[in-house]
Amino acid sequence: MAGTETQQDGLQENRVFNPPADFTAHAAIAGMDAYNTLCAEAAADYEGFWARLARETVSWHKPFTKTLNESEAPFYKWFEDGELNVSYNCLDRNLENGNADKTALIFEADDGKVTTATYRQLHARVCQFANGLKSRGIKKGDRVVIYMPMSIEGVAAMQACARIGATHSVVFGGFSAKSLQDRIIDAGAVAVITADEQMRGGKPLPLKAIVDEALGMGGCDTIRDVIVYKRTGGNVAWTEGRDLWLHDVIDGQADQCEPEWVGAEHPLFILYTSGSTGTPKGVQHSSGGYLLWAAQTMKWTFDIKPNDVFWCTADIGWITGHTYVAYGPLAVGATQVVFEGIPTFPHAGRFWETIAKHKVSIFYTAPTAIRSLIKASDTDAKVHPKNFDLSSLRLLGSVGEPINPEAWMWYYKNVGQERCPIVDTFWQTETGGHMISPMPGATPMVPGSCTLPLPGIMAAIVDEAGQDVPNGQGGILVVKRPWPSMIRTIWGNPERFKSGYFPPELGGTLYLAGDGAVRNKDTGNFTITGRIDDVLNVSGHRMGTMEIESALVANPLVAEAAVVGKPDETTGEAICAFVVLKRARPTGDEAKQLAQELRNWVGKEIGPIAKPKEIRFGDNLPKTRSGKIMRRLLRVLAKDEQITQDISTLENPAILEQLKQAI
Ligand code: 6R9
Repeated sequence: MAGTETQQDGLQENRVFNPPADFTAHAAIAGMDAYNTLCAEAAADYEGFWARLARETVSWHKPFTKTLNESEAPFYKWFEDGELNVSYNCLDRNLENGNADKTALIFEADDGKVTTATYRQLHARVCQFANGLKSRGIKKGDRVVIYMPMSIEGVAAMQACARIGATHSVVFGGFSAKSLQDRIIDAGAVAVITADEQMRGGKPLPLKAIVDEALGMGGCDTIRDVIVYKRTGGNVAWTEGRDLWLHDVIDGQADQCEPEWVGAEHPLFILYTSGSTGTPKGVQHSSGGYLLWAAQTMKWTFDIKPNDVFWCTADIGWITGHTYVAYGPLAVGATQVVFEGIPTFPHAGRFWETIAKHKVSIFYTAPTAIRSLIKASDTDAKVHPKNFDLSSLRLLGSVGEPINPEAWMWYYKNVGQERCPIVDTFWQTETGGHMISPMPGATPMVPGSCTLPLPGIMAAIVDEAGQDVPNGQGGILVVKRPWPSMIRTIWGNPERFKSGYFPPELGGTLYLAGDGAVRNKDTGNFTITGRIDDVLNVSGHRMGTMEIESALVANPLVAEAAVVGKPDETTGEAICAFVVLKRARPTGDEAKQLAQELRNWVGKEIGPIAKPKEIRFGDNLPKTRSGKIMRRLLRVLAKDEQITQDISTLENPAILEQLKQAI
């Protein structure tokens, strides 16, 4: 392999891997000509292209006659007079087309126990669940918060909401009571569906107790019911009149439930994600356009075939778990693995063992997991993928953050055995589904590059005035035309949606992804260079620096805090916080102890994923004369590099020496 330096930035990467001929021979998009034909179709008749896909891919209760309504841009409407039900598309349609007895879900529990559900069984369970929700008075348009572990019930909860037209908001089980409370209040949810506990790495972790704590904090007055799935049987406190066991709500309900037909624009879900300002935003998605792209990308990016066993390792608490666990695979009648556990339990070969166990053919995970498993197999040869039978694999995927070329090569050689294409899929909570990715039977792959936009996705790179930049020159990643699965608004905050995603500086019509990117001079391939806003990406999880700063400042000991990212070999980026206390700057053991206290505090305020890896204390922060914190200097300090930038505007240069010192 060439020098690490050139591989790191991905820009000078010139290894190219063509899709294997036998893959292309059977691929949905077979070769670059087929890809180019689809792109040309979209360019020639944009609406016609999407209308064709929407008619072919989605089952409509009432067909749409209008494809795209741009009259209130950027509040775009797709297929607006069409009616459908997402759960009908994912379940009933499979009963009608011969998939009734096909396995829909293979649930692999933390302890390795396996439970499966066929499409017929899942349909019956979702119908009972939906009837149970209805029996509690939950109806179309209500918001339901789902705080569940990875489970068949978690997927069924989402599908049941979709079936009755309730808008779900899944909150990742790793978020704290405070984060949960914020989301319940913002969404105005009428019910929370949760579990007693979740299992992670052999240990039970509370869920119901955190719901109790969140509701106990006040303000969640819209909540009527807390519905609890018994996962472990662990002890839980009970509030009579509010808390209900899931089995009591759904057992005995009819296993048929007429779907609630909704308009294509009906909000299927809200999913909170971090932005550059303090509070997370509720990204609102549609029903019709979202489902279309969830299913279409299963066909194009994952080349899904009837005999595939698909496994996306993402939790349902993230967008990847929405589109590629709860909806996409079911919409195309696939068999998929739903995994409760973690990649390192009971050993770091768990992923490979599970692939062999269930004969997984398409495997989709995050670079951070790959990097940690590379490390693990370097120290413990037993967990190296070569010890497991991975012959069932035919396609690999990556998502969540840039994949560094070394990790790509390792994945390609050791997991895919140089036989499986890798789809490095760039997309976001806001985009609903894949945006830029190789088509596995067509696109020549380049390690570290997400290559080319999917057909119909008008991605481009512009400068700060919104003008196109030539290939080879870095800039701001935008999308020039609306697409069906895009975010519709920020729940309760249309202004923030408009100004944040369609900023006037760029002309007001370009969708701003928030990432920097560059296109290769010769191939036009995109490489994502990272966020251009104050959003960090830690292990593929989006974290707002302001959000973490607000959490730190909420601690009574803290006067001021600034958070920056620092490159991390395993997690991509790590959180580094610079903190000024209200008391004298601590040193030695006191500093160590306070840093730990603050880390736990952030864990409580937001969730363990937001705990800073490093905390440094100063008497002050580096500021300009006008009082602005100079974050670019903090970024250099966090990396333990020498400051070579101009610091003439810095008011208090002496502070830099202090902040150089890690605890
Ligand atoms: C799906 C998801 C979105 C942010 C995005 C970007 C980063 C995701 C990537 C990638 C480079 C990829 N990102 N996939 N960067 N290459 N293949 O992760 O959604 O949690 O909203 O994060 O993640 O920075 O803007 P979300």
